[in-house]
Amino acid sequence: MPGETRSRGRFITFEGGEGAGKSTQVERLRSRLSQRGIGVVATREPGGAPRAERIRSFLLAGRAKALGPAAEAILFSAARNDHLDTTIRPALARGQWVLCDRFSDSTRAYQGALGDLDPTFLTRLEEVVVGATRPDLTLVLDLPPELGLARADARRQARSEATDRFEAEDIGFHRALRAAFLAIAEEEPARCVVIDASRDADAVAADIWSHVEARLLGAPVGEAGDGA
Ligand code: T5A
Repeated sequence: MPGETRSRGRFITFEGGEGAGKSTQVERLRSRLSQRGIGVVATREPGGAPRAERIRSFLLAGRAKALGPAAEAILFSAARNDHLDTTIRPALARGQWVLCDRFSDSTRAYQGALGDLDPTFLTRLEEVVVGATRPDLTLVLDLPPELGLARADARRQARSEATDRFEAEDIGFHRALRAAFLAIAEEEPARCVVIDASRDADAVAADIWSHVEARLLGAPVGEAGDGA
């Protein structure tokens, strides 16, 4: 409609270690926001767009592992660049809310925990790819890695699936990951909330909803957050 000004939607990311319950909670929040009449796009990384999904298959099969963590970080970022252009920015511009299962904090935590990467390298990569499209809210689902890996294991066995590239890393890696996500949350309290994900899914969903209500539904949609 000529002259119409649309408000940007909200951008919420879900982060945490393996089996933390991110996909489960993305779906819970998608359903609850939809019931409020809010248009929602639920998506994931790596992936969330056709070209990015091809990069996902390559990465999670471990085919980039031999190239080292810097190359893996670049490939995750290439997938993110496509995902942002194809899915996230258009949805936000339409006024929809975007719920994303993992985003740039996963690159900081996973690729940061894997190797001796210069933190400046990861920061610059993120600046170039993400630009101004930063999440309005990041929910860090925190739990002991042993519990998350056990959940992921049980599901994989039920589906007869193979262990993927990062699940196969040792427990020391998964502990370092947890510490990395908690450090990000501590550094950026205005954006991040740590959620105790060791509780049952209903309790986790209720906690997430209380933060979404307080931080994003308190003000009329369109009056908070920067441009996409
Ligand atoms: N990666 C990703 C990087 O290294 N760098 C990057 O930049 C990015 C973006 C992605 C992999 O890529 C890495 C990280 C990952 O290793 P993925 O398959 O998308 O691979 O893996 P995850 O994101 O880890 O997804 P998971 O499916 O393993 O975990 P979720 O989504 O956290 O958990 P969810 O909801 O699927 O639940 C797992 C199981 O637990 C149950 C569920 O029913 C399910 O069976 N469950 C609960 N059980 C008890 N209590 C609860 N509260 C539960 N919540 C869920």
